Amino acid sequence: MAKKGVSSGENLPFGEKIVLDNWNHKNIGVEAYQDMHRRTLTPEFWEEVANELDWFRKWELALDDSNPPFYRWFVGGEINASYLCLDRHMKSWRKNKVAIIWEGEPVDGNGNPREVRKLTYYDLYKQVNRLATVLKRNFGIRKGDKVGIYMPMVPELPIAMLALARIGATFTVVFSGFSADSLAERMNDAEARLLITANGFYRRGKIVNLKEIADEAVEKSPTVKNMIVLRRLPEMDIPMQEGRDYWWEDLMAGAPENAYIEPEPLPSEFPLYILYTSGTTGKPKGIVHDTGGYMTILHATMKWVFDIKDEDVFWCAADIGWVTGHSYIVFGPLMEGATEIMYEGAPTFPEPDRWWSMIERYGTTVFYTSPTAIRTLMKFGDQWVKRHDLSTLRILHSVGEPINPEAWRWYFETIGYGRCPVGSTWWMTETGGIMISHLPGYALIPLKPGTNGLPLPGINADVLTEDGKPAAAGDKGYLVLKNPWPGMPMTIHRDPDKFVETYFSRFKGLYYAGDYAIKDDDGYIWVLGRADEVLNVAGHRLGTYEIESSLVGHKAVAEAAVVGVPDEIKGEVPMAFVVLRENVDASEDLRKDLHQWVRKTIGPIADPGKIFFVSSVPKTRSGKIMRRVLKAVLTQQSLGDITTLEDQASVEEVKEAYRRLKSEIGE
Ligand code: 6R9
Repeated sequence: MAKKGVSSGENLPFGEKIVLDNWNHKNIGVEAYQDMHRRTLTPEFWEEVANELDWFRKWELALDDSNPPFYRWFVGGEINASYLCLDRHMKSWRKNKVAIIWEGEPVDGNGNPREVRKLTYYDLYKQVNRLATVLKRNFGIRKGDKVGIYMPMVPELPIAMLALARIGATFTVVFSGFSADSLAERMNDAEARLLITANGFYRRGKIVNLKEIADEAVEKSPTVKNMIVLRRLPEMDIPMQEGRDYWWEDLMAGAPENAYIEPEPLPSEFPLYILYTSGTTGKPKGIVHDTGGYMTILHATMKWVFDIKDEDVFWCAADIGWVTGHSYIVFGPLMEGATEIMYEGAPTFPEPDRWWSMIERYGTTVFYTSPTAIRTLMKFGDQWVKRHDLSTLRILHSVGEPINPEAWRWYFETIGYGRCPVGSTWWMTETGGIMISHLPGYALIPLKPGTNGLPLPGINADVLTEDGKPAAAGDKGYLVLKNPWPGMPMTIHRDPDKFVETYFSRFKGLYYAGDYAIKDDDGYIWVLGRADEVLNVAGHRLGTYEIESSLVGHKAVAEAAVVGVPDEIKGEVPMAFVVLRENVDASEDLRKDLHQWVRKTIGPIADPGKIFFVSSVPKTRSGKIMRRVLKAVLTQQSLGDITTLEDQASVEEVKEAYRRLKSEIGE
């Protein structure tokens, strides 16, 4: 059974080393790697990587660091992400290579998929050009415009992203599990002119009516003038607002088969997309990524981490709504000309072996998923795995949260038959691409169950103490990136001050990740979890404050405090303490209503595991909620040593709050 989420760093297998003897050519010791690594921490090193991309115009300056922390990579260079993913392949034999093998969720009576689509690079190229034509001609979308995308996992989602990148419109993709309010908030912040969506999709055997949610959001998003709606479900009728909403299929029928739109030569630092992510405040932050630097980190990591080859069948089983999908479903693999798998639905539908059957069906070679998914599937037992031949797999990685050693071992032994490199790639929405990892395509270092591995070439990661000194090996500290890197965030959309404050002020001039980590004797980094008030629920980032704001927005609620507690499957789940307004009585109906409310205002992923009604929440004298006390109560831990309390509450007060709360919620 999975142990509860790694958080303290105790009992981690720092000393355990697994050397794979089937990987001889690249199997090197840690020291040899460190030696090579030391020589890569320069902009010149990154220039060599960027040189492997096709530029319309070469850069004049590799790194403009004249206005830190607003770094600019490959200044003067001109590039286009859609060109890199498509046009480049039109000139080679890859033109008719399968780019995407897509499966819809529904199955027939024998458990076989009802819908499989295989799209070649040429198919994608034609669709992207037609859609770009529609965007330009029918909607007047131009370079610099902002467009929202709210779509399920269908090939038209990457097609939309590539069409927008082609004309230099900056897109913002919103995860299809987010609510109307969350969608509207993002559309408003991004000032999107247009929203591309679908009528619905399948998830866990049910139909989700996406257009209904999009309609509600657009009512509250005055900048959005039009919607393009993909008819993902041919049978499903939905109201279309005349003059505002258009069917994708009708528009595409109006564009010629051989439509061609010149890929816009964009400055390297042109914003490719904005992706919203949770922080410590109620409002999600719009992380802005450039084009040239971002494509460079993806090219590097596709080679080093995934060792991508033409023969590979690559599968990143994430959702494109998150950064993992942006980087390793859309831009990374397509730029490399890979064949990849894309799946619409849930990993356990109709049975817990859906993924294993897909790995067998398509001969998947490189697989990338989250610890939550691994733990969920592990729980169903090995019999589901044993039904399938997974011998084509050669590299496995995970992402999104720490992987506990037990889940790592299961992934390594049961899925990888004990012969595939298995890594846990550390990175963030902000970093654009993988930063700390095993890198079997570059050099294979010994594996250790649960570690993230070593910083990639060109990446200067370290673990610091509270006062900014390098932490001793084995000591918990804060993860930082000490040098700028291609793919780094440009800013927070419309909030540059917040950008500086959030990432570059905790340790002056260094990028602060907000994660706790330990560096072991070999220099391997083990990220333990967030050091700030950000939760990681099933690999998704959620701010405690975001959920609190949602709850306080309900008419019955006076105050709310949310903390994360360790969970066997999801890593962490939010728990909410709610103080009701005067004259409101606590009831089961109200509790249900509050759960519904959070689902509606943020999305199902934010729904608290439990909501406790309390008469007050413990606070410091300066009015800050003492989440530590709440957490101690829920995890049944004593308050322990609270002498280092940095807030102004007295020790006695904290203890009293702890006792009172414990008796009140009776846990
Ligand atoms: C790519 C992605 C970022 C946060 C990050 C950290 C956690 C991601 C991890 C990991 C331990 C790993 N995280 N990968 N923790 N080991 N391999 O997940 O981006 O959604 O922005 O989350 O996720 O806490 O700070 P994002």
